[in-house]
Amino acid sequence: MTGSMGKRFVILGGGESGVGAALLAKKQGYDVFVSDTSSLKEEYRNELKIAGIDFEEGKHTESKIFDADEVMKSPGIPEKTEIVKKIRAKGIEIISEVELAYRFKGNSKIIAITGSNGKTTTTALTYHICKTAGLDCALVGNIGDSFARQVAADPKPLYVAEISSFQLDDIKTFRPDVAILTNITEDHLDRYDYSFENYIRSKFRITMNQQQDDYFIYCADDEVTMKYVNQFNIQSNQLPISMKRELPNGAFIKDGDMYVRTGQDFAQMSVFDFALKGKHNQYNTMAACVAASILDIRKEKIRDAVQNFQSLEHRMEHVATVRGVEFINDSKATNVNSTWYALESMTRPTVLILGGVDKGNDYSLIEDLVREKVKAIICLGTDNWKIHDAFSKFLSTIVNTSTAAEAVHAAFHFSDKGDVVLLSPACASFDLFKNYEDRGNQFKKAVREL
Ligand code: UMA
Ligand code: ADP
Repeated sequence: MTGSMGKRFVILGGGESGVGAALLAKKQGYDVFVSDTSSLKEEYRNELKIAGIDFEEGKHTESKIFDADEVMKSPGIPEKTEIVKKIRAKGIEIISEVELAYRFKGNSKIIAITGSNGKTTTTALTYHICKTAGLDCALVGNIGDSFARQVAADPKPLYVAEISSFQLDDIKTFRPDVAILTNITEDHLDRYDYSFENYIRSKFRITMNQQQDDYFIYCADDEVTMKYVNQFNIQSNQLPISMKRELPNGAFIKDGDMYVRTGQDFAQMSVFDFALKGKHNQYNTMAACVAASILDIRKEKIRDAVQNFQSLEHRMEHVATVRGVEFINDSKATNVNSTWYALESMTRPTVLILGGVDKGNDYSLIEDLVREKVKAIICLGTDNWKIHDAFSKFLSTIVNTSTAAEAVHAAFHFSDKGDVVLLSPACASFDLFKNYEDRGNQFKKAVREL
């Protein structure tokens, strides 16, 4: 079937993408070796053992890596890592896990969703619409199970894939039938030599191999996308979405109604019927509906699915109302833009819990909203100087905390009946928590214990 038989395929990183890729590569006849600098999770180690795949833990042994015909690098491993630089210097080809999965997916179709914010929501909603319509499909990628694992274990005619910029960095032929770019704002700049331009280029790689019978859905209201969209010689059919103007193709919202047109067909639906609330989610819903419409899913099915979609944990999640103060968990807001949307949707005085690991944040982007809506900021991070620096000129109440419980108590202390306490940190969580889920869960626990 391919030239994979007996080729030495080395995988850097034995996490979800590394192990998924190992299982697929082994199945396809490669001679597979997995190398990880840490110890593997028990379940992953067992999977490799059961599949008879050779691996090492706690180190990258150069002699076992440099004889590779091809290397797959896990998305979390930065380019500047010593071993990666050496592999490049030797001229060994490096691919990403989604590239490997693509190579063996056969005739199946892919809807691939990328962007700085809204990827998971748009991916989950698109998948939900496809399932509601009875399509045989799988939900893969940055959202959870690796694409390669799915292709190895349970191939499907359609994959709905959340794709991060890291996963796009080492694609060669990966070509989605339908690509969605939700928006582009500064994020992950530490991985792109602190160059926004590099990060933007990475995001547009989603269209790199698309052909004339493919589709590209993007947000026409997103300034960065619009500034760059004509610079990449995109071959696919462009289907923009907008809330600001009427569009002949794609989708737009006007006077509370969404209009979707992807061919001859025209669908209309009230935004008040969307299960997902908030302006940002109207964009996500439009993008998912355009994708569904390209797949010729019936309007009634799309409408049903959009109306009964359950919103996701840690994304503008209502936790509880305690003595008149509402607590909202938006722990997944790990950059300034997502916090902007969270604040934008606030209609009551807000105590904002902000902070963590800053990926190069420019807080001036939320200054106006903070002035207008926020009465106090509770910092939840180990290093909060940038937050003080940005907001202390006009906000007198900014306090530091270092656990979720402390943050919740402080926020409650500064709030009055009718206020909202919003955890929307604009930062990653790794200084104080395992990940954003851990941060959100600890926040919810502390609220419930008030
Ligand atoms: N490692 C090495 N050498 C190094 C550095 C790390 O061997 O020099 C090892 C680590 O010890 C670890 C493994 O690499 O065992 C981890 O690899 P990884 O960080 O790429 O993580 P995976 O478990 O493979 O998960 C990845 C995505 N993670 C990242 O991109 C950081 C998951 O997205 C994704 O669900 C999964 O592949 C399947 O596609 C998570 C994520 O945080 C949710 N994504 C980022 C985001 O959304 O912001 C991009
Ligand atoms: P991602 O997977 O890209 O991180 P999510 O769907 O998990 O995105 O949403 C993360 C956060 O980003 C949410 O908490 C929400 O506040 C914000 N958000 C979601 N969709 C959008 C959007 N289209 N534009 C801007 N912000 C958004």
